[in-house]
Formats: sequence, C-alpha cells, structure tokens
Amino acid sequence: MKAAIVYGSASDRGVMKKAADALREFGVDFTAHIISAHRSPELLDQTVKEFECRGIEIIIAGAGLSAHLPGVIASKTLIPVIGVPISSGALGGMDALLSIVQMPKPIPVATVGVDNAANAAYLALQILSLKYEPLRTQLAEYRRLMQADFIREDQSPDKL
Ligand code: RP5
Repeated sequence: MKAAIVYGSASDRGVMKKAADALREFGVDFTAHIISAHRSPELLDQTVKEFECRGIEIIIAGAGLSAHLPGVIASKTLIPVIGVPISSGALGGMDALLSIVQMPKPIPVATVGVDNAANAAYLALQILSLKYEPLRTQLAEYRRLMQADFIREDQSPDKL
C-alpha cells in the first residue's frame, strides 16, 4: 500500500501532520513532499511522474489560499487525489475550499473539510481497503471501538 502526501508550504505542516498520523496508525507507507503548483511547477511535474512509476495508489494534497495544488496534480494523473483545504490567509480557508472542490469535469478532487487532513487520510484508507483485506478488517475494528466509546462517553444524559 503506497500513499503520497503533498502540501504547498512548510506553513501547512501542522495541518497535514494529521493525515500522516492517521496513515501511520494503520501502517500505510507514505512519502511526504512540499511542492507548490505556483512556486515549483516543474518539481510538481517531475514528482507526479515519479508517483506513477512508484505505484502510488492514492494522493492526499493540501493547500491554502488559491490552492491549485490538488487540482493540478489531479490533471496530471489518474491516481485519485483527495484535497485538503487549509485555512491560511485572510479568508479562513473558504478560498481554498471553493478552489479545491469546484473542479471542472472530468478532473475530480475528493475534497474534505477545511483543515480536516485526518478525514483525508480516513478516506484514503477506505479506498485502499477495497484492495487490501487486512486494512478493511482494521478499519472495521476501529469504527467498532469508536462507536462503543461514543456511546459510553458522550451519550450519558447525566453530563448536562
Ligand atoms: C499556499 O499558500 C500554501 O499551501 C499555503 O497554505 C499558503 C501560504 O504559503 P506560505 O506563504 O506560508 O509559504 O500555496
């Protein structure tokens, strides 16, 4: 199982670490790259080609502001791209959210909520689990425990 995490600036690291943590928790190998669609376009081109050669199966791409990174990656490959809008800048991530989610057909980017890099990883894990049975079992157990914790801890009426 191979994933790649790409983000547009070192200033995105804190958000994107949440994706890395979730992939690690489930034992999925990944590489991480800081690349900008605007500031280092040639490096982006080269890196996407390397993803294809290395058999990368899913890409998580995070960016803020005009946030073209996930869409430009998606335009260069058939590997599915999950986009993470990042709340850098004056518009609090609304700019990045609209930029990432409003891709023209037939070049989709599956978009998660602003700064929700963990959800990007969980979606990546679910997609990978279609192919990798042990991962499917791990995810099912994770959901079962999460549900049990939620019912035990959060639903107690005496917590008012
Ligand atoms: C985007 O611009 C990056 O993804 C980052 O969220 C934002 C600001 O980048 P820096 O100016 O902090 O490098 O391309």
